[in-house]
Parts: sequence; structure tokens; C-alpha cells
Amino acid sequence: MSNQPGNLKAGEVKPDVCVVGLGYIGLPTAAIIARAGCRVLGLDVSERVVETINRGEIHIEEVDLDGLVHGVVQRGLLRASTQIEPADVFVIAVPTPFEKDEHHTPDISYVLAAATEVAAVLKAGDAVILESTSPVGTTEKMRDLMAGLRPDLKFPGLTRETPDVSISYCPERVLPGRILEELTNNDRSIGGITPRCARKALAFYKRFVRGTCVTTDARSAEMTKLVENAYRDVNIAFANELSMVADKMGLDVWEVIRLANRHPRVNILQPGPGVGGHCIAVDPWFIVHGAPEQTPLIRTAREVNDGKMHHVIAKATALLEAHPGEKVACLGLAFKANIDDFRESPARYVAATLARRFGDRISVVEPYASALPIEFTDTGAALIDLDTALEDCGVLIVLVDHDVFRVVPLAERSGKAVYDTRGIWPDQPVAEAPAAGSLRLAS
Ligand code: SAJ
Repeated sequence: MSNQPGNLKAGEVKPDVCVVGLGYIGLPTAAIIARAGCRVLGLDVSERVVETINRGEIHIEEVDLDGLVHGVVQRGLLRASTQIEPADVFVIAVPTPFEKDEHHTPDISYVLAAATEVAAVLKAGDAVILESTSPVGTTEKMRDLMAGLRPDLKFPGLTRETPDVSISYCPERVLPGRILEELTNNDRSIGGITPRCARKALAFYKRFVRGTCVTTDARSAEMTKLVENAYRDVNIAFANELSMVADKMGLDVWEVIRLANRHPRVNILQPGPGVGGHCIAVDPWFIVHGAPEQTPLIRTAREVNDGKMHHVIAKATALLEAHPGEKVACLGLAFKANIDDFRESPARYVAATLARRFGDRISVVEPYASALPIEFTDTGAALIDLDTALEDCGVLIVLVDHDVFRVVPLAERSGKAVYDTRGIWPDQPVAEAPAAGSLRLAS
């Protein structure tokens, strides 16, 4: 079966679509569905977000998203609202955080609130698709909630008769900074509550996805999404653990990884100041919460990656205390390179902790920020540009591997004490004292 977008029967009517949640996934998804020619209503709780989109503007940074949204809003294919309206397909893309308790209990209240809204306007023939990363069983819970609210409709898996509506779980797997490209070209798992639901969702995704869409059941699709991010977390934890071992042994972890990766079946990821963002640092807990006895590895990986932040803070603190007269620049606040997303960022946490400890000795360079986040208030820390940092600061702490930092020539870093948590400056001479580990000092 061909999997090309737009491979539809001649004369077929395009469904009206409602995308619930206009964040980093919902807005690009809504725009891409609109580009495929469907009329899309984007629903969001924020008036500000709704007004911004209806002006043809965007409230998040993502490559090429501004032009796409502007175009589909102008053509009348995308509009936003805080009020739900009837549609043929509902796509739910709302956050699923976890509670910051010791059990890391997943909070699916936004999903259930969205399902409640959808239930109010649901009609026979509609499809409801959950995209939010969710614990296994959430799609069935959503179905049960809607079935309770709409006893006039037959729901899949609860009736022997042909159901009136279809319900599926179809996660995305896009990388911030490449969202539009990956939404179109990545393969997708399409998990139906029943095979019939999966087929209905498949027909919908084929309108705008070029990658292969593989159908499965909803629970397997839910688990697949969690597993993908847990896999990456465990692999990053291995790299972060190695970096701490290397510090202890006075080895250069970047050199060791570079050499080990020359083995044809070894591909170690990169250490950093910890793991940030809303996905990899969160999703593994959904697996641990669902099967605590069976997940020592996944849990430990989470702990190693969170622990890396504290290791970095301790090491940076030692460096600052060893250079008492020097001004310090923390390079980067984003959770990863070349994006403006500061949510759940280890770099931000490390820089803010140092700012609280060392006050106005600390400056931050973050080309993607126009002001320092709230937790820097009253610390004395300042947001400065890269040139000023290179002129004024004797200590540089690299927290994010933005390209603008990567290309700073050695000559401009000379004479400075450098703690490079991302390994972006392999040419920086290493400090002589073995205890300094991967602290690098210019000769
Ligand atoms: N990181 C490292 N070392 C590495 C790779 C990443 O320290 O070698 C850090 C990054 O600096 C960042 C964090 O990990 O703080 C996460 O970054 P990432 O680029 O690995 O992933 P995300 O969070 O931007 O996107 C992930 C992706 N998942 C996988 O690669 C398995 C993406 O495909 C998912 O769609 C996304 O999560 C999501 O929405 O779930």
C-alpha cells in the first residue's frame, strides 16, 4: 500500500480537524494538517496564544514555522480559539507532566480535560487521536471517560456492534529545531483501540505524513513512545557516568569516547550537564511508575542524569573558588544546542545555582534569551553578549553547545580557565593538575 501523503480517493471530502493544545507539537501539527488542505481549528486555553495565531504569528520558536502558520492562517485553513467546535477528527496534543513526588506519578489531567471538551461535541463518524506522550493505558482511560459522558454513542472496545467513533494513540517523535521536517518525514506508530480505529487514523495521517505509518494497538504505541525516550536517556546516562569516572581518574572523556566509537559496534553518546527538555527527562518515569520492580536500569539512568547536574555544580564551584578574582561567564541556558527552549534545562539550573552562590561574579551568555529567567532576580548575575564575556571573564563554563560558542577560536579563549561540560573545544589545553579532570586551562 502506498504511503504517500494525499494518496486519497478522487473527490473525497477532507475532514475538518480540531487540534487541542497549540504548544511545541500541537501548533506545528495543526499547521501541517492545514497545509494538506484540511480546515483546522486549534484550541488552546491561553487567550494570548489564540490571538497571536489568529494574527498569523507564532508564540514559539521553530525553524520555518512562522512562514507556514502565516500562510495557512491567511488562506483561512487554520484558526485558533479557546472554544471547542464540532470537527471530524480531534487531535489531542496537551502536556503530560509528572508530579514531583517520590513516585513520579504521571499527571494525565490535561488529557482527561481535553477529552471532556471533545466529548461535548463528538458525533458518530468522528475520530479522536491522542498524541501526548502518555502512560500505558491512558488512551483507554480517555475512551472510558468519553463513553461515560456520551452514553448515546458506541465506543470501540466496549461494544460488539460497530462503534460510532474511533479512538487511537499516535505519538510524534520529532526533534525540536527540526519539527516540521520530522513531522512530515518520520515514520509513525498508529495505535488503535481496535484495528478498525487504527485503519481510520492511518488514513488521516497519510494525508500529511511521508514516512511509513505502522499500525498497532494503542497500548503498544503508548509504550513505544516511552521506550524510545528511555532508550536515549539510558544511553546518555552511560556517557554522563563515564564523564564522572573520567573526572575521578583524570582522563579526558571526550578522547576516550572518540576512540571507543571507532569500534564498529560502539556508539557512545555525548556527556553534558544533565538531560533537559520535556521528554527524555520525563517519559522514562512513566515506565518506572508503571512497573517499579522491573525497572532498576531505567530508574538509575534517570538518577545518573539528574545527578550529573550536581556534579557539574560541584566542579564549577571548585573552579570558581580556585580563581577568586575572576569574573565568570556561563555559556548557555537552553536545554540543548541552537534552540530557545529553556524549559527543564540543566544549563539553566547550573547557572542559577552558581548565580545564587557567587552573585555578581556570574554572567550568562545566551544568544536565544532577551532577559534572564525569573530565578536569577536579585542574584546580581547579568545577561551579557559573547564578545563581552570573552573580553571580561577569566573563567568560562560551557553549558550548551550552541554553534556560536563552538566556533570561538582558541586565541579568544587563551589565558582563561575553561570548564567545558559539552566538549565543544577539544583544542583547549588541559589543566596540568589531574584532579581537575576535564577542566581545561589555556596555556
Ligand atoms: N543530550 C546529551 N547527550 C547526547 C544527546 C542529548 O546530553 O548525546 C541531552 C541534550 O542536551 C538535552 C537532552 O539530552 O538536554 C535531550 O535532547 P535530545 O536531543 O536527545 O532530545 P529531545 O528532548 O530534544 O527530543 C527527544 C527525541 N527523542 C529521541 O531522540 C529518542 C525526539 O525524537 C522526541 O520526539 C522528543 O524527545 C519528544 O518529544 O519526546
